[in-house]
Amino acid sequence: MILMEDIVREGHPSLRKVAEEVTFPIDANEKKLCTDLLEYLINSQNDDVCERYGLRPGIGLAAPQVNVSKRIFALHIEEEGKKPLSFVAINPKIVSHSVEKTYLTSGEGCLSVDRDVDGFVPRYARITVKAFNPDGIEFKMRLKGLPAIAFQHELDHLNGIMFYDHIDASAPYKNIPDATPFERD
Ligand code: SB7
Ligand code: NI
Repeated sequence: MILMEDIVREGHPSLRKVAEEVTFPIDANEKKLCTDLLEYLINSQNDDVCERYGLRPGIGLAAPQVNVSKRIFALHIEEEGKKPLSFVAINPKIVSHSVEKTYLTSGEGCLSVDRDVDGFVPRYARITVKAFNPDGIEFKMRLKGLPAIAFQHELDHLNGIMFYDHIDASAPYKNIPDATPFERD
């Protein structure tokens, strides 16, 4: 299983690389990576498992964060009153997006960043995405709210971009034009 010690932190070169496209069929190592990424997220959202293994909760995890420079990430998001969203995305793409933006009012964090970074991170409010699952089947979906924000955070990891790259350093809480704030409960 993936533990915090397996997650690379700020300053590690993997976090700044453009990750490689994956070719299908994926091999056994890649298959295991997919399972492990999603398993980490599920474990990290269980208080007992979290405490037992010293995990930091996360809703997404990208392969470069475990030092594998490939275009793979997992999302596992359970929001009250919404149906859970849980998938592995390989070679993911945003095919279209809204003009409207959004940002988490509480800001973003990252399992690869051991400090709080204040500020609004502008994201598209709605995105239509395409990706392949571990079986090589392409899927397409529309995302908004927290899933849309998290997908963009993870896709950034595959391109060597950190969430704070998007924060205006001189005015971290500056108004973001065309944005509707998103409040996380
Ligand atoms: C806040 C947190 C995340 C995404 C969007 C907003 C995920 C944090 C965990 N990760 O570091 C995943 O890359
Ligand atoms: Ni992150």
